[in-house]
Amino acid sequence: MSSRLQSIIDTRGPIRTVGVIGMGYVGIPAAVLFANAPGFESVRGFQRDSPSSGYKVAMLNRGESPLKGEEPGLEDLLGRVVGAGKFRCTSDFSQIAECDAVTLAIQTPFKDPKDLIPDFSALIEGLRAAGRHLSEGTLVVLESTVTPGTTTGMAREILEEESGLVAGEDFCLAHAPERVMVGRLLRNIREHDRIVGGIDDVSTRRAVELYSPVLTTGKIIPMTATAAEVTKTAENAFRDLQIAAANQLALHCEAMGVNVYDVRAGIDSLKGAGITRAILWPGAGVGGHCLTKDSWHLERGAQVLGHGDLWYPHGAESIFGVARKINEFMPRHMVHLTLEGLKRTGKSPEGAKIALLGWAFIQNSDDTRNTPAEPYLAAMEEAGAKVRVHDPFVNDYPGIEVSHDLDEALAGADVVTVFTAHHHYASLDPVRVKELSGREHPVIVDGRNVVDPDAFIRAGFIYKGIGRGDRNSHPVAP
Ligand code: SAJ
Repeated sequence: MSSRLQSIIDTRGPIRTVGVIGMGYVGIPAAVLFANAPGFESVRGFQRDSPSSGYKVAMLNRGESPLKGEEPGLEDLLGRVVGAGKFRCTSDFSQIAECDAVTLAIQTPFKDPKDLIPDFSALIEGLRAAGRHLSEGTLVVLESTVTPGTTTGMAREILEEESGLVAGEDFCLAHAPERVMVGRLLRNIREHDRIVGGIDDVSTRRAVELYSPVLTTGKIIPMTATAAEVTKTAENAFRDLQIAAANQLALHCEAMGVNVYDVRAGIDSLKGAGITRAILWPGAGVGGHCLTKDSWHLERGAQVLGHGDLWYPHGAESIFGVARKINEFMPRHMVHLTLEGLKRTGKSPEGAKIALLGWAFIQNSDDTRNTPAEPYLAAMEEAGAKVRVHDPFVNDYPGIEVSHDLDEALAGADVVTVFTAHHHYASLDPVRVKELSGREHPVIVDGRNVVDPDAFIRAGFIYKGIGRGDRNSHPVAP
C-alpha cells in the first residue's frame, strides 16, 4: 500500500466530481445514479462525437434517453439530474482533468473467439483519453468486462504511458464490473452487490467511496482487481453453462418425446439445504453482448495469466467452450425444426414465406446485439425462403427491414417462428394468425415456449417447439 498515494487522496479530499466514459446501456444509468447521489457535486458523461453515436450528447443534455427499450425510472431520473445541473454530457474529453473519479463503460467484444483474441480497440481509445487528462489522485475504474489481468496489465500500462503518472503511487486504479441487464438497469446497479477490486488497498477504498452512495440493497464486495475480473467473466460463463445444460436437455427431451418444461419444473421442485437447483430456460439461442463473449475472456485469462500453467489436457475443450458451442447451435436447431415443419406440409423452404417474430436478443427490449435470430435468418434465406422480421421494440437494424405491423408480417406466412419472448407474442391468437397466413396448415416454430401448442394444433397448425418432444410429432388436425 502506498502511503504516498494515501496522502495525495487525503489532500484531494472526498470524491466530488465524477466522469463516465461511454454513454451506453452501462454508462448512462451509472452516470445518472452518480449524479443523483447527494455527495457528488457534478457528473460528466463522455461520448465520442462519432457519426454513429455523437447524437447522444445533445439528446442526453435535453434529458432524453437514447436507450429505446423499457427502462423503468431512467428517463425521469435523467430529466431530474439534467434539470438540476448535476449531469452534463460532452465530447470534450479534456474535462476529465476536472474529475476526481473516472469510470470506463465501453464495449469489449471478441474479434476471434477461436484464437481467443478480444477487440479492445474502443477500450484502448477510452483509456488513452482518460490517461491524457489524468491528474494526481484521480481514481480510474474499469466497469467493462475484461480478460483477467487487463486492469493490472494493459490498462495500467496505457494510463501510465499517457499520463506519465504511476498507478498505485500517483493515481488509483480499480475494476468494478457492471452487472446490469437491459430492462432493469437502474434497479440492477442499486440492488446487486458490487464487486470492487483495486490494484491496491488505497484504490479499493477509493472505489468503495465511489460506489457506496449509489447502492440501496446491494453491498460492496471488495477483492483484488484480478479476482474481480475472474468473478465477472466466470459468473457469465456459469450462466451460459446453465443455459447450455437446459438446451442440451431440451434436445434430449425432443428425442425422447418428452416436454422439457415438465422436466424442468420437476427438477426445480427439489429444494432444501445444500440443494441449489438453478436450472435455467432452454430456447432459440443466447444473444447479447455478455454471455456470447465472457467465457472467452475467462478462457483467455487462464491462458495468458496462467502462463501455460493451466493443468488440463492440452487442446481439450473446456466445459465453458462446449457450452458456448451448444448455445450457438440452437438457432441451427430452429432451422431444423422449421424444415421439419415445412416437410410435414409437403413444402420445401424454396420460396416459403417466414414471419420471424422477435429480433432483439432478449424480451421486451430493443437490444439486438448478437441476436440469435440473425444466423437463423441467414440460413433460411440461403435455403431460398423469404423472411419478414417483426419486432415491436427494434426500429432499425443494418440490412434488415424490421416491421412493427404484426398483421403485415404474418400475412401469407407459411411459417411463424418465435425467436424472442416479447410480451406481445403471448397473446397470439391461432385462429387470427391462421387467417392472416391463408394457409391450410401453417407451421409455428416456438423458440421461447410462448404459445399454447394445443391451441395452435387445434387450429390446424403444424407445431414445433424447443424441448417439446411431447408435441413435435402431433397428428395434424383435419
Ligand atoms: N437466455 C436463455 N435462457 C435463460 C436465460 C437467458 O436462453 O434461462 C438467453 C436470453 O434469451 C438471451 C441471452 O440468454 O438471448 C442472455 O440473456 P441474459 O438474461 O443472461 O441477459 P444479459 O446477457 O443481458 O445479462 C447477463 C447477466 N449475467 C448474469 O446473470 C450472470 C447480467 O447480470 C449481466 O449484467 C449481463 O449479462 C452483463 O452485462 O454481463
